[in-house]
Amino acid sequence: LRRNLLNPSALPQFSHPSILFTVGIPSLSSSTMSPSLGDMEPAEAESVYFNEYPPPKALPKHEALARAFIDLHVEANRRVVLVTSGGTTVPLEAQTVRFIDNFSAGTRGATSAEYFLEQGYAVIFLHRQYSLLPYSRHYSHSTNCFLDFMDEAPPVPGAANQDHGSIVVRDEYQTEMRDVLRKYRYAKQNNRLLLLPFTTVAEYMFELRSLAKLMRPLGPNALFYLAAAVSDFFIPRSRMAEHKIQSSELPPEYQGGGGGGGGDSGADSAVEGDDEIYTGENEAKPASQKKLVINLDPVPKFLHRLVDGWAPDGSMVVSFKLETDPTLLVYKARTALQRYSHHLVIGNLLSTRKWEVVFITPDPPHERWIRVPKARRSKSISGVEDQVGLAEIMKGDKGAAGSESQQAPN
Ligand code: 9Z3
Repeated sequence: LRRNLLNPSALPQFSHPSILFTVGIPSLSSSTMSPSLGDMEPAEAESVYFNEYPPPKALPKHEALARAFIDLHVEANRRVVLVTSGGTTVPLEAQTVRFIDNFSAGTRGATSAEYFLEQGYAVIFLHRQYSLLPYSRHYSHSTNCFLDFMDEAPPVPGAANQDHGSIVVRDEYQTEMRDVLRKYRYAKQNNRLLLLPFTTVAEYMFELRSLAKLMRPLGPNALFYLAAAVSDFFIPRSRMAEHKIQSSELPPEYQGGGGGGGGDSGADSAVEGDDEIYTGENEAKPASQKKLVINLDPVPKFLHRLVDGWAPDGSMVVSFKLETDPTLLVYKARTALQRYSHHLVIGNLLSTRKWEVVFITPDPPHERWIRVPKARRSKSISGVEDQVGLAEIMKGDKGAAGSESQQAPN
């Protein structure tokens, strides 16, 4: 055991491992580490976290784009919203083959961005790469492939090439697509929409921090609308395996390359031989039945730093809270609002997120449910589901969703 802790490459290598997360439970190796980020003050956790990673390669380019975008809208005295959208990943290896993902297709973020644009906002759309985007979301991804909206028109009589006609949008989609196209063109031509992608939780953190600071000249014209599904746990860079974690035993001459898990220090490996924690359970088992144990640290509470440090004075911060257990949702959303003292937490359950959300506010009524009536839950012509979006915030007490109540869902 001791030998394994000091030399991660000597850890048993397993075939077909089941991945077991020991979230929040200090293992033998983590107890030898520096204190967890979760135990630090937010400002200290921030500096430790950001010092551990090199900034994402794209950050300087994104900052330059954002600076120019923000300057333009400061000049025009226009409101700017930073919409975050999609899920962040947590890589298990520095040269990443495997990663843990957070659920989010990007529907909430992309839909809300469209509503913000319609309301005259300029939108910085910080999104998970390849997740849904404003406007194109109507015609992308597998459920509504853009090719299904196209047809080939008959050749024009007398045209030189009689082998084929032009590609056109099918009749039944013309009206809706024209409408989407016009809005998309308007946003593009008037510089109202800036698309910035991220993949990992570290990239997300760096981008969020930089963008919030760059938005300072906007003051109260800045809004933060945090719909991205952000990982709560991660593997610190210092404990991350450099190479692909191996699943079968390597001959001795190939061991020692760091592929079995563990960063520079070795003793602080995030990936451990199962027998360190499950001694006894594994001892009699063949290698093929052993497990891979991954030890994750809490991600620092970035919302604290956003509200208290990064964001401009007078700006508004809206966060989302995602739960699966209905009995926890309101409690967790209220706790988040109290903890971070921002303006609004929008709570939603994974299973009903498209039809109902709860607004938790510091002022009365404190809790307000907004629901899309059953009749409106049908799909639109392009197959994109309607959902509770920004319209509800914009339209105030009446609620554009058409139905609301103060009670929790049954
Ligand atoms: C949300 O709750 C979003 O509404 C969804 C949207 C991810 C459910 P889709 O993209 O789904 O439409 O498929 N986002 C969760 C935001 C989040 O992770 N919040 C953190 C938390 O819950 C705090 S900011 O702890």
